[in-house]
Amino acid sequence: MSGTESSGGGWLKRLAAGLKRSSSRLSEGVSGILTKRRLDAAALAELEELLIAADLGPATAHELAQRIAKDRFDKDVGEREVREALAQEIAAILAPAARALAPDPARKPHVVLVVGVNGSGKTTTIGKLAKLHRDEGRRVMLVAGDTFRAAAVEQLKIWGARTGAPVVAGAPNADAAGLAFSALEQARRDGADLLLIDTAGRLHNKADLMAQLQKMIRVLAKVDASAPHSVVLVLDAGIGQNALQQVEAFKEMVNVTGLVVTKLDGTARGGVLVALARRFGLPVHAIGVGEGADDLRPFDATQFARALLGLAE
Ligand SMILES: Nc1nc2c(ncn2[C@@H]2O[C@H](COP(=O)(O)OP(=O)(O)O)[C@@H](O)[C@H]2O)c(=O)[nH]1
Ligand SMILES: [Mg+2]
Repeated sequence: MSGTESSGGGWLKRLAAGLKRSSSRLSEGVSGILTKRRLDAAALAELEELLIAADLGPATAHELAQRIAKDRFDKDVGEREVREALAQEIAAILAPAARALAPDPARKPHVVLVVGVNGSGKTTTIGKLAKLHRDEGRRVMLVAGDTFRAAAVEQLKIWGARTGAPVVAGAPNADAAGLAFSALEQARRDGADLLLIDTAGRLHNKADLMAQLQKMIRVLAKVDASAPHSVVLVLDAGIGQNALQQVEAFKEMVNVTGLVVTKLDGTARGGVLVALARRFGLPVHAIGVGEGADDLRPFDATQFARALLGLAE
């Protein structure tokens, strides 16, 4: 499925609006640097600083500034030209990461374990993914694996009702691994295409969380040796460069196969996606730009890069 097919004009507007804080910072920054000035060494240094401040990471910022300088150094260049060039370079960095979560039709179901710290947007992302895949005609089942927070179970049930996806939930404080096990058995019986499993974002400590996630994975493999087929880490864009450490921390616990970046609408730190794509080479399956069911879409490199530079209209 192409990016344009999956994203009508409505989504482009949402994306542009969602990235407004990030794009304003970058556009205004670029204008400020280039107004009545050549692209000299000082301007380039400022451009690099601007990109660092926008959370693209120092290595990417340096590389981008160098690329922009090529053929343009000491020349009069317009701010629009520089934004266009930046968008192109950024799209090229992001392109390999733009891979949607594509359920394997041979799996009945394709099992997705959704992990991430509390508040990163796991439960909401599961709800939005349920909507996306239900709209594509898949049978989706949800598992309320964050059994420590009663509110999380309720929240998932609301998403289930909204999207027409059955929700498997246990008693409060039920064993999450046992729940995942019986949910996978049920999903198989029911012929579900996609099983989305919510998890706790925090237990007493990191070792407990790791033990819990690893137990869920072991137990799922007892039902289907190849499960889970995806382990998706949900990151809140608002934490900026700390997202890189969160990926490292979760990679130590589980085999993260892809990322979803949420809350791009609430932050000026959307550039962190570029740093993430470059550092880890993990797929970025989708991005979230709001709390509604339609505020998550597969990640499209060019769309995102242009929106980030305020060029999405
Ligand atoms: N603005 C905005 N809010 C979001 C987004 N994704 C999640 N949220 C909100 O962030 C809060 C935490 O999300 P939740 O899914 O409960 O996180 P969890 O603890 O990881 O399950 C909730 O209030 C969500 O509505 C997003 O893309 N944009
Ligand atoms: Mg939750």
